[in-house]
Amino acid sequence: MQGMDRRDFSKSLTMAGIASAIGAPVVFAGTIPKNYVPLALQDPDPFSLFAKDREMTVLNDRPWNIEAKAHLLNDAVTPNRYMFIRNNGILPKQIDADNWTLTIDGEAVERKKVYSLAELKTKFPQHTYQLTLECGGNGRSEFDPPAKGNQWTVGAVSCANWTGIRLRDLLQDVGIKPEAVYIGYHAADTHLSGDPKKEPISRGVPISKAMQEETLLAFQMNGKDIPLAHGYPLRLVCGGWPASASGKWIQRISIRNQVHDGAKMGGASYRVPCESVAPGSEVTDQNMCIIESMPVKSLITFPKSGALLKKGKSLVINGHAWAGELEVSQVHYSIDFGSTWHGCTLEKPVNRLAWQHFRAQVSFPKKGYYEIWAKATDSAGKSQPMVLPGWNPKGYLNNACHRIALKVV
Ligand SMILES: Nc1nc2c(c(=O)[nH]1)N[C@H]1C(S)=C(S)[C@@H](COP(=O)(O)O)O[C@H]1N2
Ligand SMILES: [Mo]
Repeated sequence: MQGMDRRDFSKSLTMAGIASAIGAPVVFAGTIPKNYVPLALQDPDPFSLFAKDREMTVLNDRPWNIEAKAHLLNDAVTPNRYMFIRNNGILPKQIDADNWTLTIDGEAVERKKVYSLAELKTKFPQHTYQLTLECGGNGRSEFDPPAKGNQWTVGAVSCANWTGIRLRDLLQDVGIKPEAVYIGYHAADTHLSGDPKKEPISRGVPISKAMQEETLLAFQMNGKDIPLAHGYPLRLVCGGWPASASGKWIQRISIRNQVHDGAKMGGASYRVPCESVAPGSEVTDQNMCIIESMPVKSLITFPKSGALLKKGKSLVINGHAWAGELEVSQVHYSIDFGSTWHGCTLEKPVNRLAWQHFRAQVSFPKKGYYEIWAKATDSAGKSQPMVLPGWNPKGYLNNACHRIALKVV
């Protein structure tokens, strides 16, 4: 990841330095314009920097925010190249995994402790779960009045295999006092302002979520070290909750005797009006509630929107559905703008908090333009709304039905 430092680094280079950095003599070195950075030393593009597919959409480069498109998420288990990146600050520059430590502290810890990464990996049993992580702001681009922030469309969701230890085992090792109510994470990324006293984000979850068997402190993603952008060498994974609860680059976890009050826990951050309000309303602080389990949602990942189909052929559509802490019980599709709905085949999740796969064979009566809409229903009987759900100041929790366009020719 030296790539990220190349811009600063090349400024201070002499000609001899440039040649040694490139690994070859620069034949026409004498005619390089002043302050020109040779291409070989320029910042790599984000796709090569983070090993992302070139069809991914870059929403912001400071901090880096990159999302997938629906059809890129067709895999049952999301590979790194299609996994969205959501950063609130600047990625940690140098990671020394050999000397990485995790501190557990806070008002409600029995015995404050510092663990090395090696200790975490050897002292506690390891578990692997497939866990759905969706940014609370996924779908924000549809809100009206618009909400500030990254204009996520549908691609800020992933479901990878995460391997690590249960946070529960660690909390039991240090001991939790009866007054414990929340955990809060602290990480190694830095604030955009450069102020070392400010954290870009420091969120957490109630003790009950921290104690769930699927809540992991992970060191592997899809069977390999976690990629740097996704939290190497240690990240929290709290599946089914807004992914902001899943802290990356974790250095410290505090066991709190109150709701954690770190950066982006208060105000309008990852909070929505407790009761629905008219679009554009002012909402007082006491009437804002922290987002917990994410709402039911689905995504058609095949075919790609805009597909052409030969008349007389039927089409098998497929995708994923997820419902926060709950299971998805049904998925339906419509080809007539929601006036009639038909059932899809729906698989069980491979484990709790993993997304589920659906498919359906669809036939079209004649040539022309169609839309396919998908609608999932959770185990409590709640379905996705067909259009934008309740407005909130920051544009969270848009779980409206996903729609793709298609022509039969
Ligand atoms: N340390 C740290 N953890 C973080 C963030 C961050 O900016 N810094 N962003 C959070 C948010 S808002 C989301 S949606 C997820 C995104 O995870 P990903 O980039 O691995 O997809 O990470 C969460 N964990
Ligand atoms: Mo997020």
